[in-house]
Amino acid sequence: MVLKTVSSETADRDSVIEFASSKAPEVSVVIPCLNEALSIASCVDKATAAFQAEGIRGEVVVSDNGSTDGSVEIAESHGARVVHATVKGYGAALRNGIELARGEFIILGDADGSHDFSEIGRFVAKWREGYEFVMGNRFLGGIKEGAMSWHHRHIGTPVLSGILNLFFGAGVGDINCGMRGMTRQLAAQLDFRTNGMEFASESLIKAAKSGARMAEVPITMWPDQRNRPRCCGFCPARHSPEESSSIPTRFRWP
Ligand SMILES: Nc1nc2c(ncn2[C@@H]2O[C@H](COP(=O)(O)OP(=O)(O)OP(=O)(O)O)[C@@H](O)[C@H]2O)c(=O)[nH]1
Ligand SMILES: [Mg+2]
Repeated sequence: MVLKTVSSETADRDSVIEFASSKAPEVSVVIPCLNEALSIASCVDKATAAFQAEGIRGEVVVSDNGSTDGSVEIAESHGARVVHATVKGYGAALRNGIELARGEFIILGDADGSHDFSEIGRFVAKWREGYEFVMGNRFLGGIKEGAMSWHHRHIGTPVLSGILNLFFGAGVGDINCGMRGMTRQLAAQLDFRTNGMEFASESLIKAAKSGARMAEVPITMWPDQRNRPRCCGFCPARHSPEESSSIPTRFRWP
């Protein structure tokens, strides 16, 4: 009889654990990836550690874009769910990852080591306060030496941020920051269409125009961990035809 009680308690506990782990994640971290073998492991590890530290039921989705350097295997071995984007481009990779994410709140961030996924709790906190679109702000959080060129830091991003705020009332200080969060519901409603870097502007402009509740949080920008030269912005290996033919919207001004 005692044994039976113990085993039924164990069974109950097991089924609770099973239920908890089978529950959909509340947060998805979506990381677009194209040949980032040097940095993808630490991105996944930092996001996972942040989930644990902050009590977030989360998943890491790496949206790979045809990597040939082992990024996929590395991401999987660190516990990420890897999904495969068939269309080339930063926006295409993100749209694919967003579509396949299961969390109610989705946080986007780069795989090259420039974003610090241990900071995702700040985004989640704003979402829990009721915000639907949360932008990272590198100027508020800190830009490490060598992470951003002088002209992007002092001219490009501030000027573009001013223009976008003027026309669309976005009310954010760093429009090109790739680390940002949005509810899955809002993302579906905004129906993103772009495949290239212009996704950064498209998503922000559409969110602002939709009247979504928007907030920003400070984030740190680190120099990327790549051992290849910075991309020119137009090479066909990394950029979609739309990007290359759309010069005004091409830049995300890293
Ligand atoms: N450019 C590009 N990036 C992709 C693609 N697919 C996934 N990504 C990822 O998107 C993120 C941002 O791309 P980056 O090339 O770093 O863009 P950036 O930061 O504006 O430019 P950099 O100064 O070269 O770092 C990285 O994590 C890439 O691995 C793609 O097809 N093209
Ligand atoms: Mg980068």
